[in-house]
Amino acid sequence: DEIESVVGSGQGIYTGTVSIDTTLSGSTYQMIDPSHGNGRTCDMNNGTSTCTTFTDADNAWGTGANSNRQSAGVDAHFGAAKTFDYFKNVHARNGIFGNGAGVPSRVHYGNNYVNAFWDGAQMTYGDGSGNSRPLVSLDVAGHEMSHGVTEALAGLVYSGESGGLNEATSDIFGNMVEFYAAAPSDPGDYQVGEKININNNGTPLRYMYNPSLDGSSDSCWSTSTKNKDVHYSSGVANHFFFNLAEGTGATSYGTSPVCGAAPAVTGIGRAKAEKIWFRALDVYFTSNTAYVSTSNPANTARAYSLRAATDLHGSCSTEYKAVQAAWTAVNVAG
Ligand code: ASN
Ligand code: ZN
Repeated sequence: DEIESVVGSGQGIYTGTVSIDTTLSGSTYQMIDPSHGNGRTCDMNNGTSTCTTFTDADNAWGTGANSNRQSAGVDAHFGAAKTFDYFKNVHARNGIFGNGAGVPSRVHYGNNYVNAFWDGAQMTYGDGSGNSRPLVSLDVAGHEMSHGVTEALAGLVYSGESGGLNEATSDIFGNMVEFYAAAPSDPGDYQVGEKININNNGTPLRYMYNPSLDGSSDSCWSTSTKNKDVHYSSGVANHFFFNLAEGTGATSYGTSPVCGAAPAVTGIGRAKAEKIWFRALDVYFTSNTAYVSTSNPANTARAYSLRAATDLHGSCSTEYKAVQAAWTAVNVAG
């Protein structure tokens, strides 16, 4: 059969109506994306082993909205494509592995599974349970796929402070993907998982502008940060990134407090902040980069993000000074 690349229309749970890239094989459309490394989206059918690529007769996916099991596929497929575009167009990273290859997105994993994960080769998404919703929102898809990029570029060990930096990198780029995609029904916001009702009370999973609002994450570094779960120690770098991009105090996304008596920070904007973080990750971070390292004081996110800022803007620049101030404001001193 002849195989053609085509554009379908999709109705996601969170995306609203969007265009998605699909494949026509014979007379059947497949949720395989030739424009993004042939990343495919498949249905686990609430199991944990086999995944069946979504197919469709008319290339209009997920109509019937939430009642249609294709809908979660549309969100995941759209999220994978936007994340691919984000890394390629903003950071010149051609796919997770840098070779242009797409990866599978597996939806409807397990029963009442309230998580999503990257396993080294693919993304997997549960449907949630109770009143929580399928974990296929843009920021979650961007988060999981970014774990792949982090693994490929820096290999940040997933425990202690390097684990917090690993997690924060996924929250940072997941949110930058949300801004980049500019889906009308899911604009960027510096909250993680605000669409999926994971807490059953309408609150997001995490808040970058003041991470401690979730009751567990650190907004400010302390000597106990290294002992926290990586999804909580991430708060320090999430908060740093917010300060760098948007500044401290009242902003249009939320109010970011400074830690201790640190001076207020004026943000340099997302476009510069995301490039500084990516360059730090790409060129400088190692597997055990930390917030504070006694064994190797040079191996810190502060030092490396300052090197990235120097490379991009020079060491006398406003941007360099903003990186310093944004770390100081989360209690990571120079
Ligand atoms: N959803 C979680 C994450 O990506 C799964 C995990 O704990 N690794 O961080
Ligand atoms: Zn994660």
